[in-house]
Amino acid sequence: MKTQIAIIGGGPSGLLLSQLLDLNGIDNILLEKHSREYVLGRIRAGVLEHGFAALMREAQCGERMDKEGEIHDGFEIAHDGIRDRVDLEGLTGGNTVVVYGQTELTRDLYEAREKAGGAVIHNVEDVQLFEITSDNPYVTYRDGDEIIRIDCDYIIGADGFHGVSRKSIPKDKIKEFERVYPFGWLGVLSRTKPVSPELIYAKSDRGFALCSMRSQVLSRYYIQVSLDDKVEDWSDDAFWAELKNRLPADVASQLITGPSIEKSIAPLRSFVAEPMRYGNMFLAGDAAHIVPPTGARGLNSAASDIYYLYHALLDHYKKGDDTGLEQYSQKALARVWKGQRFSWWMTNLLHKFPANSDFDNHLQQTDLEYLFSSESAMKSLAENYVGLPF
Ligand code: RFL
Ligand code: PHB
Repeated sequence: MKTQIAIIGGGPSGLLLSQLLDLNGIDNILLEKHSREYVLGRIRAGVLEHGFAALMREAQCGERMDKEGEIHDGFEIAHDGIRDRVDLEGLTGGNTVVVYGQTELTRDLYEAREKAGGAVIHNVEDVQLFEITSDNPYVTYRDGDEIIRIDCDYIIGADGFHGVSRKSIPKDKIKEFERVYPFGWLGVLSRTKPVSPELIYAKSDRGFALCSMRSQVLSRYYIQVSLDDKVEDWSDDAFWAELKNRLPADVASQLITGPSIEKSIAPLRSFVAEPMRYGNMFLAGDAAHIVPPTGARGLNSAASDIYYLYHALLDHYKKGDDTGLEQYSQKALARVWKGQRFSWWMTNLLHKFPANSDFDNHLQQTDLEYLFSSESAMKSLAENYVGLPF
């Protein structure tokens, strides 16, 4: 097979780029390791910044998001028995976020690709990348006993943190930066009314908790857990009891509980790989960087990569201008690192760190007090949360 762009990975990054390129007549083939059902079964992000929402509309995939997604103009931080509100709209001069699940967004993108007759190939095994630094790169995958080869102009590595693309770069050509946190998030999805109309991030002596949602009938809750904990250790009852213990009394008393329809543990990690280009292969999204979910930046950082890459490829094919491709890594990383800083900061602000000294804990408490005493500090939080400009 031959195409202009071979995209590896059918998560939000790969699908969005595939759809945007196709709308502009740029031929692409997308290879996904798993089935569509498997990809849609992963419960992940819930908060989209406005830049991402605009990109979904540009991809002609914004209709359901605009109808069913909820605009949130603020969120709360609960600490020391009180609830402080972050007025996103007021602090940023009118910016908000959209609460719309990654599952729904991915479903919309899959449907759009299907409608357009896009080449999305599922259940591919053993994807390999060849001749990446030449003008004739190609990828292969296995379909049963058969090896299929796809020749292309460029390869896009949008295959997530565990994908093959980043690993295909020689060790001496890539630098990795990493911080692993000493805890994870246990998440529960339940068909219950959310406890509050806005998200509540809660810092407590027992550890962090988050009350989020997918809709007015679907709630998503998280609690900080030890890295040794297993999902099987947490019955639904134990989860709800611990969540209540970490929320202010007035919130806990309002919490509607129910059976979990999904329950999983995600370890928390900060990670960046530099550069995001090797020869004619470009990395995008989780393949190149991971953040702890506290600042809701992960999917949004992926979206800005796609924005830069999409415009760079348009300039290449429509105008013969390669400036965007040449500057992609540098431009994408500048924004990625700001998302890293913010996610690291918000994680430090709100979690319980088992090895912290009294001094560390005092500083953490002071950081929180300063935040709610300073309009400038609040503005900084708000402008990062709604998303810095692309
Ligand atoms: P994905 O979604 O991991 O998709 C990569 C795809 O590549 C496939 N793949 C391969 N395909 C072919 N060949 C191979 N060798 C392959 N290896 C892998 C995989 O099957 C997969 O389908 O990466 P992508 O597209 O870059 O998207 C990134 C986002 O998924 C991620 O950043 C967010 O989910 C992070 N995140 C959040 N981000 C936000 O912006 N806001 C949030 O509120 C938010 N909450 C979260 C989150 C992530 C979480 N977890 C579980 C890590 C909450 C959680 C709990
Ligand atoms: C979610 O709803 O899954 C979610 C929301 C906000 C975050 C992280 C996850 O910061």
